[in-house]
Amino acid sequence: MSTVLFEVSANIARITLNRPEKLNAFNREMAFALQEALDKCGNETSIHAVVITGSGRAFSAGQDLGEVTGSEHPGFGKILSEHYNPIVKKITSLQKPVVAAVNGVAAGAGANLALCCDIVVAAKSASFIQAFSRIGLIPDSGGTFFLPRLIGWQKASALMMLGEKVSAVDAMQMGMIFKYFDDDVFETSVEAICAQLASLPTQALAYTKKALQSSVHNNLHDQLIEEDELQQQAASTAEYAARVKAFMKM
Ligand code: LHQ
Repeated sequence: MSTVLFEVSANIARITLNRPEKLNAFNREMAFALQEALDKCGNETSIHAVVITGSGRAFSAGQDLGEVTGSEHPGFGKILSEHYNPIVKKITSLQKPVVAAVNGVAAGAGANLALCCDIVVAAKSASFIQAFSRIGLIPDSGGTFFLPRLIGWQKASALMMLGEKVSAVDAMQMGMIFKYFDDDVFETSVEAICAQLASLPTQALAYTKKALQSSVHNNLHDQLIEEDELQQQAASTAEYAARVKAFMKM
């Protein structure tokens, strides 16, 4: 059985982490399969939005600890540089919106891969755990970059050091995620968000993603220049011309 399921429908790519018996923990095969799926999303122009979710009761329990304790494990350096870091880079550089649909527990690298997505939504029963300190590791997969920026240094520091489980409700209240949905409407709510994203001008969303990312390192002066440049590019697209024309006719 494939460790990652990939399907495209109505301009939306659905990527499902698929090792449910291990709570979708990442082994080398699954990490490479996710990278391959993300590459397809980048290459295929008919894909306008991407959603990543998990099969079964978890989103992902992070690194498969069996793989790092076994005799043939690839080594920690390789795991980060070949598995997780490329995934974070592929998600953040994809010129399309990526939604993390966190259907259940997201722990360790599983949590941090969700947090690097453009929109993070969760089922009410889902949870987030910075599980690293519990086993004597540090948060990776971009967690030390994204989490303090999302919820502030103090909360990030406490969650990363204590390894406390955060409910989807608390995650939304602290700004870690966009929204949670009751479990019975989670799937349909995710579909609605993805359908809306897919119907919007993909290029403008890509420029928005780029501007937000630049704001992390730019000062106001440089950020205003960046907005100016990206807005001019957005304004030169056929999508803008068609949409503004349609609006003015209303
Ligand atoms: C698992 C796992 C798992 C294998 C559940 N691996 N089997 C980067 C660089 C290099 C190396 C290391 O890591 C990293 C990044 C990281 O992600 S480090 C953090 C790794 N993840 C964790 O430490 C989380 C470990 N898992 C848990 O704490 C719990 O399983 C959670 C809180 C996620 C869920 O708890 P429960 O709902 O009570 O489920 P469970 O513990 O009973 O797990 C169900 C099964 O899944 C069980 O197998 P079994 O055969 O007994 O049914 C677990 O062994 C297996 N599983 N996580 N990461």
